[in-house]
Amino acid sequence: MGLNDTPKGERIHIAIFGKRNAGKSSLINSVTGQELAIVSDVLGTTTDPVYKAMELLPLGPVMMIDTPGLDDEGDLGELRVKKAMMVLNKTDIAVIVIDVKEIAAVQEKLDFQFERKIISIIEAKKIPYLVVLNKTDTVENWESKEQEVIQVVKSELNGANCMAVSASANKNIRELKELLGRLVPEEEEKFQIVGDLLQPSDLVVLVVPIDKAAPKGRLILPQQQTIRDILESDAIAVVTKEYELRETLESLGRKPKLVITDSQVFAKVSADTPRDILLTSFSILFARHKGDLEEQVKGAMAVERLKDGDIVLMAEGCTHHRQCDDIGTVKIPRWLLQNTGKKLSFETSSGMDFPEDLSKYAMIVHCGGCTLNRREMQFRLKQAVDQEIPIVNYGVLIAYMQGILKRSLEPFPGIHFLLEE
Ligand SMILES: Nc1nc2c(ncn2[C@@H]2O[C@H](COP(=O)(O)OP(=O)(O)OP(=O)(O)O)[C@@H](O)[C@H]2O)c(=O)[nH]1
Ligand code: SF4
Ligand SMILES: [Mg+2]
Repeated sequence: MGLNDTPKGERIHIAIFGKRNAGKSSLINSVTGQELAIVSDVLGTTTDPVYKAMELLPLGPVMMIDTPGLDDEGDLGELRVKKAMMVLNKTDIAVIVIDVKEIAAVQEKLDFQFERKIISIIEAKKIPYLVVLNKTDTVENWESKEQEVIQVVKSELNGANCMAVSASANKNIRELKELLGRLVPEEEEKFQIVGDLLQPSDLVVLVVPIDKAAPKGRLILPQQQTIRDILESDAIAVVTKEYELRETLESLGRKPKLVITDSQVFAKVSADTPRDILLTSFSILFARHKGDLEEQVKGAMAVERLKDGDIVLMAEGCTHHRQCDDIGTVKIPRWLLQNTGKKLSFETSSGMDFPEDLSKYAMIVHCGGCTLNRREMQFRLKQAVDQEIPIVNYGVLIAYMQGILKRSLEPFPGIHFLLEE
């Protein structure tokens, strides 16, 4: 991934749903202007969700997701439908595609059971969505029928936002993109990484270890994103390694507003940062940015309740651990065993394999989820909270086990109180 790329977790995820052959893959190709997805008139051509990162004007960087048909049948078909439904957990905007031929031909017995079902889930999840009638080129005199058909669909589907296009003839595709731009949830804008804690010209010191786990020639994404957020707030970012931190602080000439450190060197950085300077970590900032910091602080405290025989789930957002090395597989399990003195066992999940049923776990320790978007992370948190299983991320747990969580929550008074004696 290049420095200029928007991280996957920060892109707006637009997912396309609909029955087989509705033209979902064709619509993705038409919107992106590229032949990305395989299109054919065989029912069930797309068998797995397909992700494509792209710039979509006027929206900016997005992730387009093609999905298998919602009316697929048989054991395999059901599995594919399930995979399509799972995509909803990370969808920021949903598009439901309907083949307009079906409507124009049989106006008296419209069957929208699949569309209704997914729309009810989409509405429950409060995901903005749009119904797209596709293949208008196949209907004779479409223009004269367009308004009437759209009204029929709207009334059948509870007043849904609806428009008509032709993916093959590229008709109304620009209008579709504009409408998608207007559906971007405002909420996405609100969650800054650190900018909301800063005033213009505040100094922020970032502590970034350059050890063998650090990627060659660049900074990792959370570090890049934090620097970007600081600069956007008109504050000043100073980046240093843990060994130069003391010298850096002494040479600044004024007190920084905040020191942000990598969790792995938390203890040293805490010792080297004077007590009157606020200190936190990238993981804690991202726990707040992506989800629910409060829930994760409660999750960390569950360490005290672990007992012999408990199983801890180590959950990773991706399978290649680009920036996590062996933290989740080796280091945290070892620290947890040492810290609690209990006989614990560990299971691992990675990528999209986050288990639905979490009941056998005493605790879930999740990675920072740099490849997961906010919705997916929130979904996982909610799943854990609903099943009453404590959940915490790597960095929050490390800070807790090292006795510095309380200090690192001082920048967030609303959450700090949780750790008050
Ligand atoms: N005439 C016309 N044909 C279209 C249009 N969009 C798609 N098609 C055709 O409809 C068929 C199905 O298109 P796909 O894009 O593969 O449909 P899909 O929804 O992805 O189908 P599955 O992957 O099987 O679920 C193909 O033969 C396309 O060429 C359109 O706007 N007009
Ligand atoms: S394991 Fe998690 S934090 Fe690590 S690289 Fe993968 S998604 Fe990012
Ligand atoms: Mg397809």
